[in-house]
Amino acid sequence: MMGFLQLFIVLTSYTVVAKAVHIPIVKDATFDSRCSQLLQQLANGFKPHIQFACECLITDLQQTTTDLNGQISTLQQEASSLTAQMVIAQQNLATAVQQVNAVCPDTSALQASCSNSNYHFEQSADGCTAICFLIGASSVNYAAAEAVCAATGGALITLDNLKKNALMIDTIRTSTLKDRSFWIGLKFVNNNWVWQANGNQVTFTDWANGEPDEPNPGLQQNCGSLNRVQQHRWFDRGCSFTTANVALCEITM
Ligand SMILES: [Ca+2]
Repeated sequence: MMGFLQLFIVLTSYTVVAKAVHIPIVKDATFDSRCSQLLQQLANGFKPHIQFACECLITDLQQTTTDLNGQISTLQQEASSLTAQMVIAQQNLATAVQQVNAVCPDTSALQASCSNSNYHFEQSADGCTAICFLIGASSVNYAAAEAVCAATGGALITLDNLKKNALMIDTIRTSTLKDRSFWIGLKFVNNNWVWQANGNQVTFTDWANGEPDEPNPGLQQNCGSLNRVQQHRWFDRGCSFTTANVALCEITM
């Protein structure tokens, strides 16, 4: 009888302790290894073993806490390292973007502007060169072509570099435009060929073979064009000529 009474008292005590502590007992391998003695000692007596059970759990929790703290410390170090690497990567990215922009201008603003007009947007394969252009509806002289462009918010096109010139001429050659001839924003002024949109004298040129054969005081071929006969390389032509050329206008940013 005394044995049953003792068992009842001890079991009641153990239940009270377990409920008071509210420790979840996970019966995994570690628990079994550390606390295997507990089960054996519970078979032999109770009060000392309840204390041992608590010590066992506390030891487990302490070890787990130590392990977690170690992992937290490691993760914090890794996070710190990654943050430093991210800062460096962001700096490198910013530098790279600046370098790319330096050689490859952003054409998105021009494209956005072009979508709100009757102009056409054309971009080179590498995305670095773009034009927003409009083809006049009818053959006119140079002054009338300038007026066509001005009326639509643009100007006769400036082809002052190799890439832009190539993009425009390739666009013409690979479309129905190849059968047309065009006025461009190039004019012979004070013995110099000058881009009308910015007043700059030509540096890059793409004259067709034998051109400019004039200007000369007699014929006054003082206006630049892209002539279909010369595969749209540059051609100087009399500014009053009205029977072939249409305006080639552009909008720039
Ligand atoms: Ca000529």
